[in-house]
Amino acid sequence: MIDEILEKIKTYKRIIIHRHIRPDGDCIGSQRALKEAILLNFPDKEVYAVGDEIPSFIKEYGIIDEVSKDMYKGSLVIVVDTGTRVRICNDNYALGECIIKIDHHDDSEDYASINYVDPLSPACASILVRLFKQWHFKLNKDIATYLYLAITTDTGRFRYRGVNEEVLNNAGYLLSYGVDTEKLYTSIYIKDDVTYKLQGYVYQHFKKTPNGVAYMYFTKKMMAKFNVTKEDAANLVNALDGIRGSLIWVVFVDQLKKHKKNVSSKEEDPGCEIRVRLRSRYVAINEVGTHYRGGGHLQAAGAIIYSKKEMKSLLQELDTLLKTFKEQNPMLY
Ligand SMILES: [Mn+2]
Repeated sequence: MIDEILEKIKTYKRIIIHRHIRPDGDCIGSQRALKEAILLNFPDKEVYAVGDEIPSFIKEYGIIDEVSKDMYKGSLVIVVDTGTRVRICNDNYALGECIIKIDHHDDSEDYASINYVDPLSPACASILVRLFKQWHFKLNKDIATYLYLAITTDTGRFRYRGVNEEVLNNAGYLLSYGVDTEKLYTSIYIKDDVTYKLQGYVYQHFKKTPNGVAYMYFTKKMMAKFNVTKEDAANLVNALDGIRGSLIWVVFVDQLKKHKKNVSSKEEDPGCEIRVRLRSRYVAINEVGTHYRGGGHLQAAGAIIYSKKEMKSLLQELDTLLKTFKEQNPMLY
């Protein structure tokens, strides 16, 4: 299948790369690296990266190309880091003549003609390094930096389960191109002081369900008071990652969208939208995400809810899950 993907890249003159909605570091880095690597190795190709807004912490590494619908005719589309159809940013991907998917999600669905999926890889970018090595692609410092950024962010700086020999070998291979890790970490990990003030608030005020699911709800009011963006707040999910007994942790973030008039239920009103970020150690939580318009990885997933009632039932499900897990694995927490 790896050779088949290269054959397609060689065959098509125009290649359009898609990513997922609400892009993260792996997504942005993989997409940009694939674009630049194809251009470096096949300079006569036209390669585009499609998607909407890029979060500020990785803005300088991402790119948004303008691509009209007509341009998809006779083109190759490659979708990176995107498990399911609904997560693909921009429906135009379906207009491509041939569609390839390169991904590492657990709840993956086959939406392409070639689906190269490795759920054991902790970052999509590590799969790309595997492909680039096998294809004997030339790389350069910039491409290596995009890939290193992607692997670093999706593995929590090489900390999450799934980091294996291949990933560390790939990371080492990328460093051989001269990636400036100090510069990279400065741009992706330095936070404004307001975010730390809010983080302090989180430590003072996070809540726990009876069996230990730690959670925090970032309301519109709270974010305004601390003067942080919803992305800053969402990223604080990691602040709850080291609490003994809390093997599952969650943040809820008001999405600050405009209310729509005349809607019959809250679910249709974007003004009520609350983003959920679910994280865990040992316990698989992606299944619960799928019950609330989401999904993702076994231990890192997302969801969307529209009311306090849904928040309550989601927490209830997680609490039950954690209770069962603790009963079956008393040694693990
Ligand atoms: Mn990823």
